[in-house]
Amino acid sequence: MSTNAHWKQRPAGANWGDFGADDQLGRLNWIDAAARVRAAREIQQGLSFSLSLPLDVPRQPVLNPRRAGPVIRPSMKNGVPIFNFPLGTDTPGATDVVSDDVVTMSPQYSTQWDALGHVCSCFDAQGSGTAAPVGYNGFRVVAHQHSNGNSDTFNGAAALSIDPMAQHGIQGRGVLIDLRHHFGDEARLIRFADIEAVMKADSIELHKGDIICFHTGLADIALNLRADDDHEILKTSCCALDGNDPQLLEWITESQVSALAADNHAVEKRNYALSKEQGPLLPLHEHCLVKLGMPLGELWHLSYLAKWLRDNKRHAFFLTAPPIYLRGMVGAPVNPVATV
Ligand code: UVW
Repeated sequence: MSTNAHWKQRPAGANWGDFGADDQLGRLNWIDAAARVRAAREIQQGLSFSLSLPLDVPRQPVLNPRRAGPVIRPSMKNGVPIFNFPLGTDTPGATDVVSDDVVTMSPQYSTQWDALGHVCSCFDAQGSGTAAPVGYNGFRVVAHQHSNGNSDTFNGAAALSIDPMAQHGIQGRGVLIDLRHHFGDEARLIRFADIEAVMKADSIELHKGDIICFHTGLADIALNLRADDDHEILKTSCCALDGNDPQLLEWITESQVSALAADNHAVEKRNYALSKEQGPLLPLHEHCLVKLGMPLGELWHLSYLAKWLRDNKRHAFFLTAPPIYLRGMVGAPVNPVATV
């Protein structure tokens, strides 16, 4: 253990310290200049696919009642909405007419990245009963406060926030694993053996630093729901990874990929019963975000890309997926773009 480490005991299976005692980028470190150059070779036709749902996709409150969808309003000036607002009002003779928005929303409502600080774990509690939540590399996700006159204001997480991811930019080789094609739209827990079978059937090769995108079809279903449809279908459809499968977790560790994304709401299945007396409710989140420093992309829209790749007998592409950069956020909207 390095003397500067933020931890005393590294949890089993964690890579803490491997990228440096103060590292907050995790396995995204593997997406370096050489990896980007290799990834750019996947651009062969120059076609681009946006992998984002609209930020106001109809999906709540079924999937995550904690998260509010966006509300968009015009900004206000002296009680006047700045929407089709003639600048000539303030500056006689000006012919410009402007509109400005104000948006409030949960940044993780729609297509998003989980930053590493999105989930921490009480590893101590699993043995000793002492709850000491820690995140990747032993960092504690404490609030970042700025002095604001006499009071302090909350400015998000001081460690493991979206900041390093936004500064990195996240451009690399994306690889699509098409679970929907092989397993359809029925709910199914995906174990390592399933992924191995799909990769063999589709001749998929992974490289160090890749970002895997699991296509399940759920985002496509969410996008096509109408207000009066039964949104419960989102809870009972499509594939999701089985975070309780030790072989799956081991494969993720060994694969040397940098991040996982999916077009479902948590990459893994949500709402498991606890598999033992104490432990994570979201074991894949703990494994990826906390132990390995691998961000998770959720609710990406992969169906158009999946069809194109299958029609063209390909599975890899150049991926550009920088999160929105608001310092301190523990998750952020992203408009990922695949170029083939
Ligand atoms: C949690 O609810 C922990 O988040 P998500 O599935 O969006 O990562």
